Amino acid sequence: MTDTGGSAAPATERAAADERAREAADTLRAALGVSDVGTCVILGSGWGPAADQIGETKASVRSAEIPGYRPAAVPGHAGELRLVRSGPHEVLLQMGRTHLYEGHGVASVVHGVRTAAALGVTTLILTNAAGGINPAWWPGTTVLISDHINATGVTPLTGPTFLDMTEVYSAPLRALCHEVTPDLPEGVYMQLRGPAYETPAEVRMAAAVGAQLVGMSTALEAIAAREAGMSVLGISLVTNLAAGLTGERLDHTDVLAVARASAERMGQTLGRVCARL
Ligand code: 8IG
Repeated sequence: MTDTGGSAAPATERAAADERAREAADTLRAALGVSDVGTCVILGSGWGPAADQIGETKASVRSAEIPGYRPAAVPGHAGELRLVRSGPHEVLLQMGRTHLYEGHGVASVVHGVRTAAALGVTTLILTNAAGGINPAWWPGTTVLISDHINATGVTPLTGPTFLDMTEVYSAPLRALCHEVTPDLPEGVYMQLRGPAYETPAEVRMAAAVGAQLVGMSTALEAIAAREAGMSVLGISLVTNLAAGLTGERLDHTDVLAVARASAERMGQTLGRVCARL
């Protein structure tokens, strides 16, 4: 028996997802007044205030008006797409994302990435807020993602797509980040499904298998981006030490407060990187 996920065959579903991404790209071209865009930044929880530092806003549209985008489910996610000018070129900012824990499936999670690919994007910058496992990373630390562990149990790929994953997060893009912002640490990011934060035992498991960051996004999007041939940069804002590493409990409002306090610095790094692409 073929596993069809309870609906259309996988190949049919994938064709429909690609068609939705093309429709979204066409709608964005009209709404933002662009033809193709080379760079896209997806801004995660709390990264919204960094957007203004990246460049001057040329146009913006609510993501609810774009085919396939779901309304923002999380406080701190704006649900807006912006075209900004950075140095000599234009950058698409996607403010907010769909998470796997919302339950709409992995195709919804990577729709923004596939839309970016359909718009001609060749460099994708994925940002997120994450729990830090390295105790030296106090809340507010930004960390470059060097590699990931996809612990969600799902993938955006279907069929025999044997994608090479030896360098998902571009070494040249990381080198550029180190040039514009010295002393950025790097770490391995583990994506878990959520929405519960980890137990202390799960954090010990993540550490034991080589993760230094835990979060609920990014890895699935990076896989879809690599499938589409894009170069990927990933940056985490550590907003909390992962569960069990301090005596504290985890609270989403603390996450947003840390992000607000760090937004200017994060925006400067993003702006300098985008201007040099
Ligand atoms: I912000 O500690 C943020 N997102 N899984 N664990 C997971 N996701 C997170 C965490 C965390 N902090």
